Amino acid sequence: MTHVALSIAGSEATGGAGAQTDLKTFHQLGTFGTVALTCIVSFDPSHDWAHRFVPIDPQVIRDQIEATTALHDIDTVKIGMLGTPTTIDAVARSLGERTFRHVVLDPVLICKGQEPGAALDTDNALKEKILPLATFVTPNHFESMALSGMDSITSVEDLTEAARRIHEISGAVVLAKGGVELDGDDAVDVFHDGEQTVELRSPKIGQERVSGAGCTLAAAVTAELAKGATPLEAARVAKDVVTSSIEHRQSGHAPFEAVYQGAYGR
Ligand code: PXL
Repeated sequence: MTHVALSIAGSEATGGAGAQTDLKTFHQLGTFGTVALTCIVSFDPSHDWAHRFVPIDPQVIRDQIEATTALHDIDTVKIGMLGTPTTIDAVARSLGERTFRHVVLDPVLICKGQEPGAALDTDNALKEKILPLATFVTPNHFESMALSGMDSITSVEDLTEAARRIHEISGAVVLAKGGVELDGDDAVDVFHDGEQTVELRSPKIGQERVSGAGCTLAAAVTAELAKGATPLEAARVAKDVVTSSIEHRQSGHAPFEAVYQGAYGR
C-alpha cells in the first residue's frame, strides 16, 4: 500500500507554492497525496503580483478533512497557509477530533493580501491553537523570530537559539530555515528535537528567495514521515529535495521563480 499524506493548505494557482507544491512533492516522494483546501490565492499581475486571498468556508474545510480521513488511513498531516482566525479555529477543531502521529506545521505567517491587523490576529491564533498541536514545525527566518520572540536572527547560533525556544514552547521537533537570510556561502537549516541539534547545510543557489521552497521542505518532511522515516532522516531528505527543486526552478513572467520538484531522484 502506498502511504497517504494529507495537506491542509491554500491553493496558489500558478503552481509555485501551496497545495499544488505539496501534491507534487508528495507524488515525487512516492506517497499518495491528498488536500483539504483552506483558501485560494490568485496573484495579481496588474499589481506587482500581490496576493488576492479568498478563504474557504470553514464548514467546507472541515468537510474535506472529514472526507480524506474517513476514506484513507492518514497518520501524517501537513498544515500550510491557513490565513484567517476563523480558518484556524476550524482546522484546530478538525485536528482535535482525530489522532495523527505527525502534524507538520509550516507556520505561514504573512499573507501579503491581508490587513496588518488581521494578520496579527491570525499569527496569534496560529501560535495559540495550531502550534500546540504540531509535532514538527518548519519556521523560516521571519517566522523563527515571530515564534521565538527574538528581535533579530543574524547567525546560525541565533537560529539555533530560536529553534530551542520554539521547541520549548511547542514540544515539537523544529527545523528552522536560514535560507538566503543569513550571511555565508551555505543555506543553513537547524534541526532541534530537544535532545540533539543538527545543522543541515547546502551551498546557496543564488541570493534570491524562490517561491515554494518552504512548502516543498515541509511537504517533503511530511512524505518521509508518512513512509516511516525518523524526524532527522525526514529533515535530511527534505533538504535534498528543496536543493534539487531550487536547482531546477521554473521561471515565468513574474520577477520571482518557483521551485520544481520533478527532477529529484531522477
Ligand atoms: O509560500 C507560502 C505560501 C503558502 N501557501 C500559499 C501561498 C504561499 C505564497 O504565495 O500562496 C497558498
